[in-house]
Amino acid sequence: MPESNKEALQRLDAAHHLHPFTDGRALQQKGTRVIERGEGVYLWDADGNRILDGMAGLWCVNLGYGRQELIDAANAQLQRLPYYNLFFQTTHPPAAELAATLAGLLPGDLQHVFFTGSGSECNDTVVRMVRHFWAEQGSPERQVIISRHNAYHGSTLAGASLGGMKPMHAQGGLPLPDMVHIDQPYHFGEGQGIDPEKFGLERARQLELKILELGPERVAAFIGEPIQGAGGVIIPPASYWPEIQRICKKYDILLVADEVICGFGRTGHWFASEYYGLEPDLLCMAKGMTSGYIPLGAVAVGRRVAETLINGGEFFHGFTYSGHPVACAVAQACIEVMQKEHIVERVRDDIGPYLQQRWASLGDHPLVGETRGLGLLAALELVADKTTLAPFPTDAGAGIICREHCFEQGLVMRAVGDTMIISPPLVISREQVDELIHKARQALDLTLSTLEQPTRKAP
Ligand code: PXG
Repeated sequence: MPESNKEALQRLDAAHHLHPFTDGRALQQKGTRVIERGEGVYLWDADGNRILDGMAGLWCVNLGYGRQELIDAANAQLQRLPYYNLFFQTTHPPAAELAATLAGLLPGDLQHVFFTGSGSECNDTVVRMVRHFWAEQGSPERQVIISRHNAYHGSTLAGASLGGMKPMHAQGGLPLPDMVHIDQPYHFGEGQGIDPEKFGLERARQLELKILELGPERVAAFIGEPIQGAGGVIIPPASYWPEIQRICKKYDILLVADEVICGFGRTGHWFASEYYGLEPDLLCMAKGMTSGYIPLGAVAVGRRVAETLINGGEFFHGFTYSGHPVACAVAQACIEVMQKEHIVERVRDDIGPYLQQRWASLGDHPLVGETRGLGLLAALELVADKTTLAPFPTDAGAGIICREHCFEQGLVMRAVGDTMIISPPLVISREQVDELIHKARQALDLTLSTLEQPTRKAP
């Protein structure tokens, strides 16, 4: 039989392509999944299977695939000015206009933005910016940035160090110096039996203990995702963020909200900081900013930091593609579509509550220990015992089994350990939510029977 197009691609891929976050040998044995095209909330693979993308790519394709407005904006900008930089006292229309548009959407006094090409670059920028800020303020010893275990802040050296992913730290001697971690506000996983609000306060107060241990005069900033995404859609108890904010104010520590996932409507607000009443000094955004069509990120900066940066001499930092004109044009078009179609309000008032109500209905499944969510983010916890909420042994691979069954059903759902998570495009319809829930339930049933087979092999 002649080699199919899919097989040819798999062969080339196996011969030459190193994949991100992938066990290369396992991939080569299994053969890469080839995704060929997308339309709305659906993807098609090389075998012609239609798959509902419950993750919006990697939490980013908020407007779904194939939006003509975004394609046209990229096209027009490619023809007009495909590239110019923002260094050396230069700007171009897409960057200047997008900066102003963002200032109009951002909460609090976040009125300036520094463009990057990704979320990781945002967090590297944050580290350089806050240290530069404190040096300019006459406190160069304020170097330490406090983050959380199981946070995700990207894959560059600073991003991975700020993140709290142990396997990432284990490769290459991370974290970098002066990046330290406190515990996360993960009630289901780490606070069973404790009142959630009490638990939220306890976890927030670890920040104060850490500041006192280090010495407040050494601490530059605290960084956190308002809701942890890659860590498993961890939604903190209501008591958590106000206490973090109080502690940051008390010790004059900059608060950085990493909204790379939460921003641009994911929680039913333009930014989750609004939902939590947070007043961050810096705010990172990327992903949904362009609906993932083209790489772009930005760090928004409040008045105090902006004034210091503007008056602090040259800030020796920037990327060739910071504020790329084509990416800025796509972001502008993306925001305009969101405004015209009232997408954020729809997530807050209509499709978000609908998804959450339907998602909660999965809570009666024998495998499910908890369901939770906000806006169009949701998670469920797979447990070995629904009454005691006892987890599966790690080698049971329940999450991976469930993820594979989802794929067989034509649904992308991610597994973080035994936590199943979704983050579908914000344009998903009620019928498509019903389809997602139906497929998720089928996958849960299949997972249960796989786990009950006495002779089954771990995946
Ligand atoms: N901050 C947060 C909160 C993120 O979720 C980044 C920073 C880094 O962004 P870039 O654009 O450099 O990737 C992220 C990225 C997953 C997954 O498996 C999550 C991300 C990236 C890749 C995989 O959940 N988040």
